[in-house]
Amino acid sequence: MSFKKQTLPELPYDFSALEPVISGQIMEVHYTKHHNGYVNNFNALLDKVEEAEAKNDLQKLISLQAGLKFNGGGHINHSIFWTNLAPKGKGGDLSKELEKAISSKYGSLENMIKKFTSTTVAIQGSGWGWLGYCPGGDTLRITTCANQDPLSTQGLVPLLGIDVWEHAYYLQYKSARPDYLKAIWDVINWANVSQRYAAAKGQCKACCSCK
Ligand code: MN3
Repeated sequence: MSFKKQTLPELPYDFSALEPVISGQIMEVHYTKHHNGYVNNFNALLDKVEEAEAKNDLQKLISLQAGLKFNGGGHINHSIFWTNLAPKGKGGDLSKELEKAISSKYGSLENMIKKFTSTTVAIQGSGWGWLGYCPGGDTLRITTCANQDPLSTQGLVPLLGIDVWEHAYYLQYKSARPDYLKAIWDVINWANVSQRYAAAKGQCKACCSCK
C-alpha cells in the first residue's frame, strides 16, 4: 500500500490580488517555488519510503521521517495559508459563533489580533503563528510552530496560520516582520477561518490535554 502523491492546490486568486499587503512577486515565488518545492520533495520521499518498505529497511525508513515532517508540514501549512487570505474587502465576516468564542477568550477581536501579533513577531527564526482550536478544552489557543511543523503536532486544529518565514515577506518588508504582521490583517479571509472553526467544533473531544 502506498501513500497518495500530493498535488499543489490551486491558488484561489491571482498572484497580485493581495496587493498592496503582499506583492505579486512574493506570492508568485512563494507559491510556485516554495510550496511547489514542498510538494515535490514530499512526493520524492514517498518513493523512498516505498523502497525502504520493499527492502524492509527500518533504518532507512526512520531516516526519512524528518523530511516527511518538514515537507509534508510545509504542504499542509501553505494549503491552509492561501485559503486564510483573501483580497482586501473580499474576506467576509466572522461567524457569530467564532466571534463569541474569540470574545469570551480574548475580550475582543482586536485583543486577539494584538496577542496573535505579539506572539508571532517573537518567533525566533522561521515558523508560523497560529490561532487553533483545542477540541479537548473546547477553546481557542494562540501558539507558534517552528519551521514547518504542522499545528496538529500540538494537538490543535488549525483555524488561522500566518507564515513568518522570511520568504513570506522579505522581498517587500525586508527585515520589518512587525510591519508585515500589522498589514496582513487587511487580507484575512474571516469567512474561511469561521468555516474551519465550525468544522473543528464537530471533531473529537480527546485530542489534547489543554484546558
Ligand atoms: Mn512559506
